[in-house]
Amino acid sequence: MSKQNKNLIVALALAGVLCLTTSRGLCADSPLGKKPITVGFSQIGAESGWRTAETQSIRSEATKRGVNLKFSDAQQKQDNQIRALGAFIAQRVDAIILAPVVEGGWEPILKQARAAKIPVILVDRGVNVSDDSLYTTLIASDFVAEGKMAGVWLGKKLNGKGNVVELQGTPGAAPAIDRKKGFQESLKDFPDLKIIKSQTGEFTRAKGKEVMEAFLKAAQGGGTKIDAVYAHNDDMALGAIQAIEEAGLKPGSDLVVVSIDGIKPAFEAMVAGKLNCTVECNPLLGPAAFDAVEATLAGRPLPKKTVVKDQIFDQSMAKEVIGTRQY
Ligand code: GYE
Repeated sequence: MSKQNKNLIVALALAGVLCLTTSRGLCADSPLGKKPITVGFSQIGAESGWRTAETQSIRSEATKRGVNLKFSDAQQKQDNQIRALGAFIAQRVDAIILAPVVEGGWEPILKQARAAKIPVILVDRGVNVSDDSLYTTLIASDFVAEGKMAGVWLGKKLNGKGNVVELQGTPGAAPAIDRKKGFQESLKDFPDLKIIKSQTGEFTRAKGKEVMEAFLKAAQGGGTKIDAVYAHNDDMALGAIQAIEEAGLKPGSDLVVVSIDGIKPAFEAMVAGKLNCTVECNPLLGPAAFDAVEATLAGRPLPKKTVVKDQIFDQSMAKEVIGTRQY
């Protein structure tokens, strides 16, 4: 055998061993042995600390498992996500992971993925489709429950009475719709706790600050006094905190601030006494997402939905747990 041929055989054998040892089974058969699978991930953008943590979790889990990951950042635009999915289908990826920016408008592209027999794993946000066989599984938190937890906490904190302004997430996004709904449901037990204003802050710090500035200006110009802020995510709450301080008020005491996500900067704000409470929403979805990819490619059945467990934290716990926060 020529030296060149020997080298080729050694290289092929090594590729097979590497694939077996790094991938926990995430390899497809090919004429040359095993080859790593390719997964397309359509991410919404980088609007919040939560989202950055989710991206990081999916990227690092792909690396850990030897998956060839095609990453696409949609910059908050559904059109970009639909285009990315179209490209993944054309490239014949083995599976798609989708974090959908809004709930509606997915049926045509999901039908294309199904026709191409490419499984679609939804992470973090759900979609609104008439036929749920259009996706394989959804891994997400219960956003209605998160909104309820925030509302119950605030109702107790304010002894059931007060004026709340709400900073909503991206219009049409599952967490914006459901966190609003859950909070509103909790108000049934607190009839004197009222949402006096509600506007989108698009899940960003900058927009959260801008909207809060306008709310405060109206209140300080003779409008209804604001007792509390309910923000659909921590980034908007952190922006609101800045606006409150710049208006000469104390966040955390003059105004109670409650939000959702549980990112590290929120814990820092709680330790500093500026944020009162956050409901954790776990973004570390990489391991569960690739477990689902692996299961479906192996033909194992999956539940239609896996609910990620959430927990509430307030200032009284912040100091103790801040050191253990992973994102
Ligand atoms: O709460 C927010 C993000 O979809 C659950 O999106 C996610 C939300 C998260 O931008 O910070």
